[in-house]
Amino acid sequence: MITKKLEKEMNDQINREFYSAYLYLSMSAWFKEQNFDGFANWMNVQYQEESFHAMKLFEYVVERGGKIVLQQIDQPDNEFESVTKIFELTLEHERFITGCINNLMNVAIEEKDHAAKSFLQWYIDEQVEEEANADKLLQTIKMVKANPHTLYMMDKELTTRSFTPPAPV
Ligand code: OFO
Repeated sequence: MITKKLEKEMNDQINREFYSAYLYLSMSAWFKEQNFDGFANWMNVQYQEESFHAMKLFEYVVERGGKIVLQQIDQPDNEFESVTKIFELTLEHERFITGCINNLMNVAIEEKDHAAKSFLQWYIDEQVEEEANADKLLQTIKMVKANPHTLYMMDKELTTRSFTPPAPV
């Protein structure tokens, strides 16, 4: 059985994961408008990953006998300055999410909930990858942005990314 405190924190995190999904879908739409189909695809995969993160938490709360309380999802921005700005925002957002996940883990430790600690470790590891992916793309974009042809090639490359749900552990 999950404690009330952890149940509340997990419900809040479900909302943040759905907001992340919404934010990346909005970025995907903006890229589509700019005819950057590869970046749009990359963001669409982010959207699917974040929805998966939300649902993984959802299933866990249910499995532990907790109550799901879905909350209103904030409206994300729908206008962006540039490709570089989008990836700066993405990295900033992922760093914020890492802080939230660390906080969730702190609550699981305080509540001495070993099952929750084990479950949340997946998110801790995932955030290392999420930040690294966003940072790598941001650094590459900063490097090539003066060269539209290279940015175009990068966009082409990103059309191949696809979402594969992680195998259950
Ligand atoms: Fe992009 O991160 Fe979810 O958890």
